[in-house]
Amino acid sequence: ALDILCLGEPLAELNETEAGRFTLGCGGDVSNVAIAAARLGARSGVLGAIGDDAFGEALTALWDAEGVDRAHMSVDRDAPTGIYFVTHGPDGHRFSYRRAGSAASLVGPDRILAEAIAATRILHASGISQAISTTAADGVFAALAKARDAGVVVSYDTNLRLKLWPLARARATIREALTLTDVALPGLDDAALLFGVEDPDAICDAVLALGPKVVALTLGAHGCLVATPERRERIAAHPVRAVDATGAGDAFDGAFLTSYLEGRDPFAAARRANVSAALSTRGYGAIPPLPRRTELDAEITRDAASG
Ligand code: KDG
Repeated sequence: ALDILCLGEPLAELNETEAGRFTLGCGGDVSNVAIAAARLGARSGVLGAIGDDAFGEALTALWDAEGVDRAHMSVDRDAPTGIYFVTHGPDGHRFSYRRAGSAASLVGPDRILAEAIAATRILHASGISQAISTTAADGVFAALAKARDAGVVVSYDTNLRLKLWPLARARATIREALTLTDVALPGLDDAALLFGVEDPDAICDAVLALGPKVVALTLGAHGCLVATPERRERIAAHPVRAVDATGAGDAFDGAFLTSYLEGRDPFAAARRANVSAALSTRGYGAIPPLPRRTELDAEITRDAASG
């Protein structure tokens, strides 16, 4: 059995780490979450599809090296692994996608097995998992329903990517998904667009009203606001010199979910997640800078010692 099963699209990453030079790596938000969690000691797995190509092989090698379960990752002969490019400018990073018709976009409800969903403690999916095609959107809804039936905790990151779908459809789909979610992991910019309010407390109210029991709203350089129906707490960001924020939200999610499963309350889980997210911005790419447990613990200890 797994702790966290992550449903969505793994991607090859081409990151412009030097002007005109692209470094091949791996990304895809939910795969990033699975790896972030595995590095912190959780038993995580990925559910979805990749192509029978060099990019799929790179992802497979990475999951194996990181100890991420891929029993539910299919390898398609007829559709490719999706790709994204990361470029960097004065306003931060920018993503460009080559993923239409990818293997993951063809994973619909018929490929979501109840046994796979029932054999994990948390099912994690995202707005990106649903944005890539209507088939995939339906596949996620089927998985969330099966998780509900099996008493599996549902975690959902809004991860709004307007290059992938129009806001009106994103709004309707993500709000519906949140009605099936236990742990909601929205980002401030996403949530402002999805709910039409900018105040973090008002956003938490809007998310809680849809049904989640926990909301961890990430506020970028301002840390996060964690809310349950009973209590809320603002947690300051962990100071860091950021190089590339690609995957910082995923580092947050992986650490939050791992800590939560270890029995911490959502506020304590978010404090660890904040530090994990900060550390994940210290190098290029979604994966290389993701902290391992010893590194995260050392940083938290250092932080506590420096007051
Ligand atoms: O959170 C980082 C992801 O956004 C990145 O790895 C690429 O999955 C990706 C996407 O669809 O943007």
